[in-house]
Amino acid sequence: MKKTLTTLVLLSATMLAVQAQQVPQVANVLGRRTTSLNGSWHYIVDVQEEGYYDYRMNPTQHGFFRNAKPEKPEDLIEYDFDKSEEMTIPSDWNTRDERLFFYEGTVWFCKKFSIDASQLKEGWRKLLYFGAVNYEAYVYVNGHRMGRHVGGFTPFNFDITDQLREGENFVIVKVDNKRHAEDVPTQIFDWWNYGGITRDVLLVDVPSTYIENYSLQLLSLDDRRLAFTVTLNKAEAGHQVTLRIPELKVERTVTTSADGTATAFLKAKPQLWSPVNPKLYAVEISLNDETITDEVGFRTISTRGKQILLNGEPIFLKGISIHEEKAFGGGRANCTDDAHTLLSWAKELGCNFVRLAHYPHNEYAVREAERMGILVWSEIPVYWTIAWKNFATYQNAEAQLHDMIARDHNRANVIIWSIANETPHSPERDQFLGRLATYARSQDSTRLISMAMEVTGAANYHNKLQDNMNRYVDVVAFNQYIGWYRDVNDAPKMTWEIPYDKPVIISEFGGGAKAGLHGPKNQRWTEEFQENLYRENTAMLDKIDGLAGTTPWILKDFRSPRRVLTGIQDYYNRKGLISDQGEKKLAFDVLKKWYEGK
Ligand code: GCB
Repeated sequence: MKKTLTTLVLLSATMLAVQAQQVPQVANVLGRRTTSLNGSWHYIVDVQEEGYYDYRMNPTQHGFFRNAKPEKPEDLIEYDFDKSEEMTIPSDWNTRDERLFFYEGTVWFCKKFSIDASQLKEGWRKLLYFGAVNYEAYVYVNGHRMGRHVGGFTPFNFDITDQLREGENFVIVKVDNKRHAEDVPTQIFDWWNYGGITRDVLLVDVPSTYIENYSLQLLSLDDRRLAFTVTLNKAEAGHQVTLRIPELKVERTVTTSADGTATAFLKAKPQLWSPVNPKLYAVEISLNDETITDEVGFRTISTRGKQILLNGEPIFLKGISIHEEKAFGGGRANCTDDAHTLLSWAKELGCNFVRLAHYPHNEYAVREAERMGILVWSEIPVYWTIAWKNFATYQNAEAQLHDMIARDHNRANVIIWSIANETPHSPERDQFLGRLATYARSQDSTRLISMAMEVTGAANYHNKLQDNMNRYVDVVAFNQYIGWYRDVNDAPKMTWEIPYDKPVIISEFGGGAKAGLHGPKNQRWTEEFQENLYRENTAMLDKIDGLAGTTPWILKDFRSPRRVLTGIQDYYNRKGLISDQGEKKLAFDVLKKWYEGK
């Protein structure tokens, strides 16, 4: 989107006026008082952004956000949300409207909702919360701009109280999923660029002073103390916050200091959360009239040499990679049922771990994995050739990292924050990622940091991992496609050298197969080819010193515009162990058997 100087000035002036409405992410919306704005929304497809720019490409005051209606018979208004089509939100427009299957651009969404006087009661505020919108969102309430958000996979919210009126109100969102080189992710990536309001929209009721975020976790195995920290939305001293964990007979009131935070250490002997005992405790956190509920598990995660230790014991991470797509067919997933089906397949494979690729997945998925005893690697879409030299790109990546951690830092199953995938080596990239890793650690020093690297120095069947980012990560992870993109039939000859005293995860390996296509094992796309590739790869991986886990690519075939081979791919990446119709391919059993022996 090219903007003239005037446009920029205009835009930033408007931005200044509205930035005050965007407030830091409010954590754990699922445990608060909310009203859902999910359901039917009207939408208008706006290919040339007619609803935002005038015919000189200047932002117009008469944009669609006004939701204007003709007042006199001669009035000219060339849009009408009330008469436009409807779409169920959350969803992706590519799946909901077949005309929009390949569409990348702007769609406007409008939803009416009503507010009664009792809801506007003195002192309470209403936050308008979006679980995620891909990619850029301009949000308006009753015609007033609340703010802009970029990044397709993280939550954001606005305090809209002052714009609300008793009776009917409306929210309008301009969503744009066009790709740009300086965005995160960048212009090319191997998954579908699903556009839309892809996660829940909620009104969250909060008092004027409210709990913005909190953290509750086990300090160490030895003294079994819990560390509790709470952060209010205001830097004010003297507010009393009470934590209750009835099953552990914990009840403690803390008082905030001038920065609006309070911390306490509590003696407790919780059962430890683990894949075999995913024990969660009901928790209540109260400030005046507001009580937030949550379920929290307690565990420790650390490394010792080349081992990953869960609760002090070595664990082999039997994993699988997953995209956030519905179990059957394509389309964005966003509910516990979607997650449950995918995670049940992972369990059937024998997994205790999933890599939620390549962006933060929805909160339901992370919580369902926690209930099912599945550990999680969570990542941001710093993928392939990011604009390393552009500081705004760095800030965007950091904001996404911040918001992922802020949302999920109380989940016991999340053990790894990953900051990047398959990025080309350069000093600028090292600087960008080094800074990002340092930032991740400053936000959460209790989890492991990793990233999916690549082996760059391979010669004569000898593969040596060399990456300057080694010094920033706790776990060395890399993707390798022996048997698919390189060295078909040569897996048995491969040797591996990882010259770092850190645990090693193979964050991807695999190959494509079309479910139901059978033939000899050297014929591409047959299930037998993939089956053989998994046999040879697993045997090869067994020889890697310090192997602490794997997340093969991938659980289920997923949509990708890069995969155009007619009759085989048909816009699906076919590396799934399960087809997009839920059929298990032969390789599924190979991995399952290998995991049985681990
Ligand atoms: C990779 C990428 C992943 C792709 C996969 C593939 O290395 O990390 O996003 O989908 O390869 O299938 O080529």
